Amino acid sequence: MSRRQLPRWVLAALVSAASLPALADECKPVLKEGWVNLPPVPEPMMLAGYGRIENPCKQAVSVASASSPAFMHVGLHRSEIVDGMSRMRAIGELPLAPGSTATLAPGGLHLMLMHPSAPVKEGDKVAVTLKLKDGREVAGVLVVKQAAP
Ligand SMILES: [Cu+2]
Repeated sequence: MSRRQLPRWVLAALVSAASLPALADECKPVLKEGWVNLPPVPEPMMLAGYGRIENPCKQAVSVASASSPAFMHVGLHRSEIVDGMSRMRAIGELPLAPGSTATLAPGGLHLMLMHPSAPVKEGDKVAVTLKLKDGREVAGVLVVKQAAP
């Protein structure tokens, strides 16, 4: 009898424990067609990021926060019309049902990019990281575009 052979149940436990993180990591939301609206003002301190966050997975996920090495702070915001005035507020999280897409667009959901570490120019590619509530991260890119006049 070999002592190096592990009982079958130990092996099964090891295999399933090892594959759990891999399975959880298998499917992630994706950020598509990300862009940053560059307003026609010199060196803006706040810019809005847009795009589509798709959740192709069978599990619901929630975006808890976002960050970018190019900005001091990135917030999840939603613009709304309140009493005829456009206001925006920070949202705590952005839930994504299985198979759903959140559209970030002018007048609605956006990533609020605050205090750029360097001036932002048209054509720049801004790296962003979406942090999910389950601890995983989604990397994305926002292309800087000049606002339409
Ligand atoms: Cu905002």
